[in-house]
Amino acid sequence: MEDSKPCRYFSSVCTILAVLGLLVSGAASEVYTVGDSDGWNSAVDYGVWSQKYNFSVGDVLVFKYVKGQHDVYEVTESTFRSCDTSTGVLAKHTSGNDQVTLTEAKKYWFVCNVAGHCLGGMRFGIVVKGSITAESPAPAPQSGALAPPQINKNGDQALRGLSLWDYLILLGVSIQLCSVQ
Ligand SMILES: [Cu+2]
Repeated sequence: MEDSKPCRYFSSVCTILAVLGLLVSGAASEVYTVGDSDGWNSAVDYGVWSQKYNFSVGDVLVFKYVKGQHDVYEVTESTFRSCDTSTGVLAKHTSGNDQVTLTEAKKYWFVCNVAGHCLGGMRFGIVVKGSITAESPAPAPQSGALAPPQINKNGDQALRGLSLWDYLILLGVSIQLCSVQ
């Protein structure tokens, strides 16, 4: 009748799972196919594409193209601007299904190194933000102006995880289940 021990155990497990879910989903990485369904080719405006998403450390870019028709060079900003890949190449990808993990909070620049493609528009830059847990300190505000709090930028990211309400509901459900037993 009074089987309260397994019940309490069950409750604790639910609580732990809820907390873990909160932590894991908050830090979940996203996979973005560059150009979405169009992939990596000469017909897409990657300047527009790169503005569509907020990229975070741990996210992955996937470049899909016919091997040999294009390639992917990660380059410096000046090489991105000049399209001159004789210098400033940080990494080369040529498989046709290139997965690039964004490991640092910085600006990333990508170009296609097939002749004419970079100047033709196969290039973009993205800003990759630190994850919530590994947030770098915000730079000190210049001048005396009231700078908006930096946290707002990452506010939508926190929502990826369970909200406090989800957490409370889970807790409530676990308690309910126990009392039903
Ligand atoms: Cu190309």
